Amino acid sequence: MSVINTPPPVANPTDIYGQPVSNEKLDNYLTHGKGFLSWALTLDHKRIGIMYMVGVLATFLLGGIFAVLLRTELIWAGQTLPHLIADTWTSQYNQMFTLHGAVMTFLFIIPAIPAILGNFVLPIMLGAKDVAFPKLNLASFHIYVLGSLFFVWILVGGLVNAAMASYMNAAELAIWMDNWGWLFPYGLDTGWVFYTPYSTSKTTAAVVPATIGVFILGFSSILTGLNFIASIHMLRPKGMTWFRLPLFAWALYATALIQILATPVLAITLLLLAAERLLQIGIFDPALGGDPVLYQHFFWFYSHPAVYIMVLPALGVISETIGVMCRKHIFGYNFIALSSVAIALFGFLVWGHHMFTSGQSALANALFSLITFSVSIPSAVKVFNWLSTMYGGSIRLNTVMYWVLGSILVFTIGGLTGLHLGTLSTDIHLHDTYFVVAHFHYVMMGTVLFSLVAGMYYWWPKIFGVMFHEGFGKLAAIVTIVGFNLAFFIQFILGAQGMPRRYASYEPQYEIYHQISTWGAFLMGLGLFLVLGNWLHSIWYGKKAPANPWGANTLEWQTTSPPPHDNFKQAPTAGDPYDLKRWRWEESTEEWVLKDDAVRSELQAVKPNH
Ligand code: HEM
Ligand SMILES: [Cu+2]
Repeated sequence: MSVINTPPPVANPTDIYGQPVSNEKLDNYLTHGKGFLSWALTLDHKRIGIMYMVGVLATFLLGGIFAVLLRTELIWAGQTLPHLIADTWTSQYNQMFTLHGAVMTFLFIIPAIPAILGNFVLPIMLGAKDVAFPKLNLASFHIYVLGSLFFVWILVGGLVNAAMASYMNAAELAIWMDNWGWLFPYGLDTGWVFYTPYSTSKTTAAVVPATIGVFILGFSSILTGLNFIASIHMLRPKGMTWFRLPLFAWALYATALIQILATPVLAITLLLLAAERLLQIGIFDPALGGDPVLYQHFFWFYSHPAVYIMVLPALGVISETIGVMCRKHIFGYNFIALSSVAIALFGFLVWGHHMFTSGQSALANALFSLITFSVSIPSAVKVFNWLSTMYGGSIRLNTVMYWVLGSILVFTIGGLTGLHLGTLSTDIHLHDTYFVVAHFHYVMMGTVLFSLVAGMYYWWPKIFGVMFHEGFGKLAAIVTIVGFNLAFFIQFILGAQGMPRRYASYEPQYEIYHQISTWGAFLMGLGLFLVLGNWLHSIWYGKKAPANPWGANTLEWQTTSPPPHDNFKQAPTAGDPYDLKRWRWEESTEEWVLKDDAVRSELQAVKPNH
């Protein structure tokens, strides 16, 4: 990193005020300290964000490999992939979708935007030097790595078992398992939801390491949320009242409320599950007098709010970037800010919509259905505000905007199809079919992934100090977005026709739909590799980024790109974060500079206050 990102000496560098800066001042957080430990033990929120970037994107690759394997298995009815692990090829399929779901949910999508972009951007947006508790922040990262290693452990366990099974006969294998089986847990096949009683009384012992892993990951999430709440309360600069807080920060704040309030419920539920499995207490297992539906209640009490842990930061990225890319003040700031909080609160009241077919009472079903519809109101408020922001704006169709528009598109489709699932009569038919698979891929995967990528592109110049290739970026966006819709839209039809989820094979009439879906998935994989190529290319060959490449007015654009170790050489003051009129494009230097000389001298007079 440090070698690549040493900024090349610039002939006549200027800062955002158009003032000359010496090259010596261009020291940045990437060059500040070298060597492995300067990263692994750093307290700098920016470096922690980069480490999350590497870790979280690696888990995405892992989950993605499983996704491609799943879609390949489904391209034809009957067996497609060679049978390597597990007793039968169908149970091999069960293990693959379990690891796919668990890795994507707990290791990738939940941390994704807050851990990568939130960590990097939030403190700088607040004009602060770091988050409120930098050591806790580093601890969150190490806890994340530890939790993830449990899943790596299960994965390695599965491969070792497969290898042993192919070398040994049955008797030898049984002896080997007796001696070493505990060290190599394998065969996690419960689905990412770990439903009881299957998870507590049947299947393999891998359930325990998996739940411990998720338990540990939960702490990482809780501590990050805590840190963000404290940072937003305590570190806002002079002039940044609550209603001048950037919308991305509002979204992270609402997310953090859920992280803190809901995640402990998941942690305790999984602890009970592990206890039930190990000690047969009788909480969830009906054979022991327990209640499996209680597990579902506990699980969804966390996991419905958790979908908002995933999606609120994504909506925050859209709200943050869309006005900048349309050169217009964001429309309905207060509504967007408060709808994040409303979604976070309402999100706690609708978990029962995952259990319409579980035998819960008709009254509960009706109430959960009604409240589910009410959550769609604040979601729709956001979409209307984005559209109103675009209306009459001077829209720049650049790479960032391609991803933002892609994200709005898939969020709208995903949200609207949620209404079919929230309607009792239609959900009875659609429950546990590919319609649900399509719905949640649109909302969690499409919306969150596209916004993550949009945010990565938007802040890329700030993070690495380089610009990416626009044409290449747009091509990658088109390939991915088309691939995604090809892969998942067809699944709504497939599900409505009755294809159940979590099946390794199917009736021949579904084959054509599955084939289209698989080809879409391949296309999408290609698009994502193009994105990666685009990013890596920019690190080596990209033009040096100016401080404020988009002409945005939030504070992170008022420091150099990449920022110095302590973020600001000069403390910024905060005004309306979306007052884009303060900036003008300077033709001669090809940079956005502050318009008003008076503003400039006023800013320079302010002394650093932290
Ligand atoms: C307008 C908003 C939304 C509505 C009305 C809605 C409604 C629903 C309903 C009723 C179900 C249950 C379907 C069934 O099991 O038969 C469901 C499933 C699901 N939804 Fe949503 N949803 C919305 C937004 C979201 C968002 C934003 C996310 C994620 C970021 C999400 C993720 C999921 C997931 C993961 C499942 C399936 C879980 C599983 O069974 O494995 N939903 N949704
Ligand atoms: Cu839900």
